[in-house]
Amino acid sequence: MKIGVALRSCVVVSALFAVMQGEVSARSEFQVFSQANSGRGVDCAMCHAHPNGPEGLKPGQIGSLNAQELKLLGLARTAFEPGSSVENPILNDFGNRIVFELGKRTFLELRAQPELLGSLLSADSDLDHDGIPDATEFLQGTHPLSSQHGAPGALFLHNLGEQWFPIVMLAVATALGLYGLRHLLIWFSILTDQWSAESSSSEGD
Ligand SMILES: [Ca+2]
Repeated sequence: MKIGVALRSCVVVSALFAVMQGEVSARSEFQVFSQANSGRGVDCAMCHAHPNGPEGLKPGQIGSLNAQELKLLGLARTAFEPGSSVENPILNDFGNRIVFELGKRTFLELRAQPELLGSLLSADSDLDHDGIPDATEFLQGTHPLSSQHGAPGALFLHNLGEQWFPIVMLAVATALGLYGLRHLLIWFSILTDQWSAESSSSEGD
């Protein structure tokens, strides 16, 4: 019991020390680059669990973590090599994906060259399945975990590719409907002419 309390206290102190050193908040170089590169507003939610970043008492921030989450945070901070399966509770799936692909060591080194992050991430990873790779979303300043957030042209082409069959069926149904309506109007016109002719003929008799 005492060991558990001591471990938790150690992790809490360690986490707070990291914040005091600016280790966590200093990673905003990536946010700054993404925003400058794309011209879009980019907040901490691109990589973090909370849009205001890791510092604070709100859900997803360090001050709100329980003992188990603090333990995960401590483990994540040691994931220096690529391929380390981490579940850092203050990061979202994209943030954890970055650490998994690059390792914390490379990630920290990239703080000096945040523009390289996009080229180092896997081009195959698309966490929100919107057809735009995570790396591209980072460069374009869109959210890699929101399928509704992306370059409009790319999202349109992706959705067109996903929904082409119902779109074609709708177009065919619309064309057939217009074709039928046109011939129905023609038929009514012919019928009206016939009635008019018969009416005139009856009046002549
Ligand atoms: Ca995507």
